Amino acid sequence: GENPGAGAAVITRTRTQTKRPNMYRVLLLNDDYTPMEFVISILQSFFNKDTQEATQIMLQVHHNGVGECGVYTYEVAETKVSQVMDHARKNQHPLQCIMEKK
Ligand code: TYC
Repeated sequence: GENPGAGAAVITRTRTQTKRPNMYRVLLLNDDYTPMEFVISILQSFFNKDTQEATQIMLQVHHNGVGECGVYTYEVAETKVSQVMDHARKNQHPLQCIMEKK
């Protein structure tokens, strides 16, 4: 009988770290109740923004409904979202933080 695998060569290529990870945007959503100062403090504490950049991002969210806090790998983005949501919930603010694939 015929053996379809017989004589077939298998070539395995080895590449040196060319695959980039998927990246995720972390976004803040606007609401009518969360104080502006609280949002600024979140951007400073969890996203390492200075006062000026944090204020700009907060105002962008306030006016446009959504704004970008940063771009991270999946695990880091997930951790940021959890930290922000926990902090907002503890302080009884309705602030929403989400992630989306870039
Ligand atoms: N809109 C809020 C206010 O007027 C401020 C705010 C900004 C809330 C950004 C959430 O992600 C947010 N107090």
